[in-house]
Amino acid sequence: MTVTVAIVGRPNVGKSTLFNRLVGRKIALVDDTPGVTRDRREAEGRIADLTFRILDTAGYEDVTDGSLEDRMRQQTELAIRDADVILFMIDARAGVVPLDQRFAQVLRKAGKDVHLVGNKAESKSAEHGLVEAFKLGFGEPIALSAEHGLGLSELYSIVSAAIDTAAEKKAAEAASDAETAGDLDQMPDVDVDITEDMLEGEGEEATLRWNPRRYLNVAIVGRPNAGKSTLVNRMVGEDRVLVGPEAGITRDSILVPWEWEGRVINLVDTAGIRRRSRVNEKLEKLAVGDSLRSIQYAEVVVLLL
Ligand SMILES: Nc1nc2c(ncn2[C@@H]2O[C@H](COP(=O)(O)OP(=O)(O)OP(=O)(O)O)[C@@H](O)[C@H]2O)c(=O)[nH]1
Ligand SMILES: [Mg+2]
Repeated sequence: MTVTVAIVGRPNVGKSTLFNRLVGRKIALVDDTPGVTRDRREAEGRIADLTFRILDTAGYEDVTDGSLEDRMRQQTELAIRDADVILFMIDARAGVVPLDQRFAQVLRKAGKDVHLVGNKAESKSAEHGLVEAFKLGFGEPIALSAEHGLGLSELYSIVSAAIDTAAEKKAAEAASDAETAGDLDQMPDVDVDITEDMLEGEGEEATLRWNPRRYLNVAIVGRPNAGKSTLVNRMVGEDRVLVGPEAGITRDSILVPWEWEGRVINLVDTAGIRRRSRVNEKLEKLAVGDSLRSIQYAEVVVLLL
């Protein structure tokens, strides 16, 4: 049984740093500039023996004006809807700022299992912020240091409890499904070759394992503004990655599973690459580095002109 955990919070609090730590690889871009992450990103997270689906999100900004930040906020809200557990991260050294309070209101309305996380708590200067965090109304914050790996045992308890709850819920649903099992006879048969290594658990309990590495990776690359993200959205039939007239929207390479004729293919949307001499901004360099890595890991590369 797996659950989905989303890391949310205002820009620059350390969401991507925690995401990378839980995934065990530095796959999300991290930098001390606010607003680095733009698209929500998912991967398999792990704490000790627990595995779960983890979502990194863009820093939350309280705007509804159609701007890039507004579209990032909408993506964050989609991640919140999708998640079983929300880790609401603040920067404990900075204490509670108005944007944290505004976001807290949004999260309260979401009616989800929200846990407050005070990051950057490795130093003494975080103590005041952790006390102040109570006023956000989500109980005692978890003192965490994503960079130094402190506080992970508390995250373990939270995820473990969520997995138990999900398993109980599934058992209850299975019991009620059994009552309506007759309806299942009317479902069409679907022919999919499922091999043993695609399964998690044993016998009748086995479920499909979620592992993006197992599928064909198709990287979509090209110059900035060539329409890579638009193509990915069109293929999957939803606004999965951010698009728009602004140059260089995509930062992290984002893997988007796509089903085609019964097969799952991972489309990888990437940041636009242009002449090296023109790339001098630090964030663009990081993003292009990620695009180049995606090319390396892809089995197929689509160059969009
Ligand atoms: N001292 C300290 N710094 C941290 C910690 N976690 C993250 N940072 C730093 O905080 C900065 C922001 O980290 P990110 O992980 O990029 O933050 P983010 O919340 O994903 O930021 P956006 O994507 O811009 O919203 C980076 O310089 C990190 O190195 C921590 O536990 N302690
Ligand atoms: Mg980030």
